[in-house]
Amino acid sequence: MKLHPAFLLIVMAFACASEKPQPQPAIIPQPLQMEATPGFYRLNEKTRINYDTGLENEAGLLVKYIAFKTGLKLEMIPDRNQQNVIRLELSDLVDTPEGYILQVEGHEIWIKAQTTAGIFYGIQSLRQLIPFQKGETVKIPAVKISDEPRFPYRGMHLDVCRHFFDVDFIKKMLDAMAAHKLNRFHWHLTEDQGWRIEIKKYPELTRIGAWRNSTLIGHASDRPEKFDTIRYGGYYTQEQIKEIVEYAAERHITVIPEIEMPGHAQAALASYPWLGCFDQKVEVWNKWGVSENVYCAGKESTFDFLENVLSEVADLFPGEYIHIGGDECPKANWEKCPHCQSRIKNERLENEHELQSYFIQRIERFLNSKGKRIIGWDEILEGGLAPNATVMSWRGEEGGIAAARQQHDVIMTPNDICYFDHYQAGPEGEPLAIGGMTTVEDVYGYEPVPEVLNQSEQKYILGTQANVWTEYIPTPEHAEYMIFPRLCAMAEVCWTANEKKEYSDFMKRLKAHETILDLLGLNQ
Ligand code: TNX
Repeated sequence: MKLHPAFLLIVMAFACASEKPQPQPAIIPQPLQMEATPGFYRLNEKTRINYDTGLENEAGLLVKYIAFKTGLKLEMIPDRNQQNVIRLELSDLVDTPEGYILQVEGHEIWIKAQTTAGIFYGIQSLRQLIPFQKGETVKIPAVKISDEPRFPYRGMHLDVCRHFFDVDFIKKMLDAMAAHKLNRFHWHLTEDQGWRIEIKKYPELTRIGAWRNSTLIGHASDRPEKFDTIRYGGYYTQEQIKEIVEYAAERHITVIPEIEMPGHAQAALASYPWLGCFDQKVEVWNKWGVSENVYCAGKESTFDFLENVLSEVADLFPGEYIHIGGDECPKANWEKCPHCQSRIKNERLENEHELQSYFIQRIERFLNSKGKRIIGWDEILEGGLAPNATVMSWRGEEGGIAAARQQHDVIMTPNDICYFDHYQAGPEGEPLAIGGMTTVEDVYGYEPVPEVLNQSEQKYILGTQANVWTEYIPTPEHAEYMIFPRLCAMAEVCWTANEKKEYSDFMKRLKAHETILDLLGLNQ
């Protein structure tokens, strides 16, 4: 029998298709194990989301994600005996707290995890597999994924003080973080240039401290200095804070508030001059840099104030951590202040560095008594580390290394890599930035665990985060431009196992991923 050549071609094409390895779906961050298999799941209006008790929130979000991408409005059903479903199942089969297994098969899709967080991350991967396509049937390529994060702490920081960002923007960033499996939002809420959180006991903090009368124009190094005359500011009410904390929790993100002390406090001093060493009258600062107007470390009233503030903060944020800053605190006033000097004498401290350490340790004791732990920038190592403090290493990795050797938890955020206020290209053709140059490739190549640490020290490195300082980032669009796609690279540093990381492969996936960023409305 003679076969028609066209028929032969078809047979050959089929044979090739079944032998040829399936193209790997582009997921960011890259999962631990992924195997593309032949075939598709056909999503249609009859597909149901079937979920275990306790997964209503995750199922609800999945319904929204699918509706957004495909226009299909799927029903959620708790009953297990259903066909044509996406099943969300809590299962001991997965033995890591944030891990998950996701399987897309011809007749169903299922996600299994030990925790609601694991299910959520499975959903985020699935979400990236679903094409952006309106229609009655949407094909999802079959795949088996088994995944878990490398680090438990995967973060992004945002400074809302130098420039203020409203609730909608914060929610947008939380959504973008969740899509990249990041789980810690470090919210920098107080600064020299603005106090941004309502504190009921101290209304002047937001009546006065949240507003400045002018702002530096251009770069801080430009001479002569120039200023605008625009009143600028804003703050979050406690109701808004609760709304954000809840929104974040639904997306498995813990919010870590930062209340800066003893430095970066000029807005607080502008509100209540008795917080400073000499009761000096100051304005909310209109420059960038490090102000000398810091909290007085001698007067008891400073500690009463901070304890009252932190009590309200502790009640608003259910997470275990409160960040207390601790960075860049000039000691010039303390050297001249009679209160600070008698504190040094009475507490038998060596010098102003030990006074700073006294300050932080005292605040730590207070917060520990409230069931909270502190994080501080690496300056908190100077003069002696508070006993239970976690160190955020920013002036390189040295602080983090020293802290890990003292058996303290560490979050690595060395400024040459993790600071997204640096240029990402150019600088020609780029908007004004603080300086430096940190490309996507630099971020991608970051290894947060220093080789100089031995294995038992290495386990103190909890993870890393991007820091978004906003002196030179006045608008949401500009912030997004600085954050993306560098945050995608950071997500892969945080999540993906080292052996699965490859820059050229990441860049290929990033091309496809750009559509997702566009869909999220992010300016890259
Ligand atoms: C240093 S990082 C600071 C911030 C600035 C930032 C600018 C840190 C603990 N302090 O106050 O905004 O550099 O890159």
